[in-house]
Amino acid sequence: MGYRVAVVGATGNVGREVLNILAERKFPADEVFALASSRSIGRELSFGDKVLKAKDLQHFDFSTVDFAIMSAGGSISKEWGPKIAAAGAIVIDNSSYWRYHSDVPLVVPEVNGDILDRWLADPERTNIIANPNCSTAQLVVALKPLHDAAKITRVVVSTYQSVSGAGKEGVDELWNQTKGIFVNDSPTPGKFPKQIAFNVIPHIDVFMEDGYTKEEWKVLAETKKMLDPKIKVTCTAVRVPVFVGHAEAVNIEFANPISADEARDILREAPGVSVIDKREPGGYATPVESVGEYDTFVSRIREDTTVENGLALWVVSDNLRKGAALNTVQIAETLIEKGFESRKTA
Ligand code: 11C
Repeated sequence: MGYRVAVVGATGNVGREVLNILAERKFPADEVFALASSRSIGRELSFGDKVLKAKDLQHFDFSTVDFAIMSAGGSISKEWGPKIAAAGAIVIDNSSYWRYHSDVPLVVPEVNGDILDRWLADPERTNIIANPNCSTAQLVVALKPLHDAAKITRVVVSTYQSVSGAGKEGVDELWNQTKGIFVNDSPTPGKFPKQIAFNVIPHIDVFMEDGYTKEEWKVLAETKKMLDPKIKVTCTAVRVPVFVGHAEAVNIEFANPISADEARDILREAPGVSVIDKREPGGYATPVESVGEYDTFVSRIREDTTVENGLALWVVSDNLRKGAALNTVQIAETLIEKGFESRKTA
């Protein structure tokens, strides 16, 4: 007997990708419901070779589903997460709203999927699981096997984040500004505070009191929550004129020695990682090649001799997939592997 899955925010960039991934991976679903706000009711959405019509979130009966995968923004997750969870469905939430709550697990299956055994067995569980920010998800997939091997003490990461991280408006803004520049139109900033076409912007999300941005803070807080609270992390998050795919330049310090060759061998065996690391022109991954892929690509693996035990890496992933939609579906798959049964059979 299969599962019943509701995709909340199904008309957005990430919601549509969740539908694609459920179909591609042949998720064992008997039924998938596409839910959206009242203004999108009836909108047609592809689900494999089928078409789903968006239904109204407000009037949906969540007591009939096993999983609700939410990608409709923080305020919808805040309001609807507890209601859906109380109706007995497991909420897998893509927004940042629940991530930092101590009773909500923040999960990347390759990194800390093992915590879901205890969570499933806990009769007091909140029924809400959080999905990390896209820039953190790909980072921790690359860091975890290296941390296991040589104990990471400090990470310095600079991100190069695509405009799809800012939703459809971000994608449209890059497209329109790029076209406009060829006909001498002055670019009008909208979603982004400065011109994004042919430019880079060292600012994602709001500024915090200490001068870091919220995006940078998320990378710190989420890496500590999922990987190890003792690791020191600092980040500079930058928006770049790329449609899909986030890249990161990462410098890592370890407690124990680890060579570039050892790291390459470890990463080659690591789940969710593809190593593309030829020391020649083009022998590395770029965001364009990551689009539509499941894996996080690690390239440019080399020793950082400015510290005692240091490595430098280049990490690239499809931010709409591993950074969002794919990871939510993998969380549901992990729960099923760990014995979570459909309510129809449980
Ligand atoms: C961006 N990383 O690229 C953001 C998007 O906390 O889930 C995802 C925000 C989040 O703008």
